[in-house]
Parts: sequence; C-alpha cells; structure tokens
Amino acid sequence: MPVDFSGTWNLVSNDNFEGYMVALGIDFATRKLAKVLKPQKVIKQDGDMVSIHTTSTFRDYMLQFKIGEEFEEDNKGLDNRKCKSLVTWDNDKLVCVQTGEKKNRGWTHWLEGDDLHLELRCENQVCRQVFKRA
Ligand code: ECB
Repeated sequence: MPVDFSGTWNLVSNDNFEGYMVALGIDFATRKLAKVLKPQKVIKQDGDMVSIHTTSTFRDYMLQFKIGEEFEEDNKGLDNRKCKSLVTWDNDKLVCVQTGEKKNRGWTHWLEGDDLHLELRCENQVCRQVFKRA
C-alpha cells in the first residue's frame, strides 16, 4: 500500500466535468443538475481492499474492489453501462481501467500536498477533480 487515501474528502474544483458527461452520453437535464454538485468522497483502504463512496444531494455511488482483481462494475445512477474494471498501483497513483463499450474509460487518484486528485477519462475527454479533507 504505497499511499493511504482513506478519509472524507470534499470537492473543491471540477474541470471539464461537462465534457466527461457528454462523452458518457448523459442527457442535458441530468448534466445541468450534476454539474452544480459538490460531491463528497469517503474512502476506506484496508490493505488491498478499497471502498469509495461518492455522495451528493442528487445521487450516490458506491464502489468496492480489491486492488489487482478485475470486477464487474455497473455504474448504476451514473451512465448505467456495465464494464470490467481493474484497479492497480502505478507508483503512488491508483489507476482504474474500465473496459467496455466506451473507449479509453478509466480514472486515476493521487495525492498532491494535502489534496486528493481524481482524473476521470472517457474517450477523448478528461475531467480533473480536486478534493480537500473535510
Ligand atoms: C455520485 C455523485 C455524482 C452524481 C452525478 C449524477 C449524474 C451524472 C451521471 C454520470 C456522470 C459520471 C460520473 C459522475 C462523477 C462522479 C461519480 C463517481 C466517479 C467515479 O468513478 O469515481 C471513482 C473514483 O473515485 C469511484 O467510483
């Protein structure tokens, strides 16, 4: 476990979330609601077991996985597409590859100073989110 992301984190910036949602085919009305959200993440890391709970006033999303073990992800309440997801370490970055209908889909988490960074990728779009400890 190179880094421990455990904690409660609040979104402070969200660059190109719109482009990421368009790439995922999220409809206009949902994007309007989603882009004003300030989601919170609760991350629990216990060895190779990780849970990431993203909560907001509109929708919540819960992900639990074992690092290095591929699993089926349903993306329920997001774009609802199923994919095969695999999370691995790339040095001190936690990298998820989401294989499915959408090309180049995945995300990366890392720490920079006191901040938690998240890059969300889909096709040719990259959304960059920054979180601070609650
Ligand atoms: C759950 C809070 C955001 C709800 C947005 C609602 C509708 C928009 C539909 C799809 C947009 C796609 C993603 C939403 C952005 C963040 C949710 C979790 C993103 C993610 O994959 O986080 C990973 C890494 O922390 C863990 O699931």
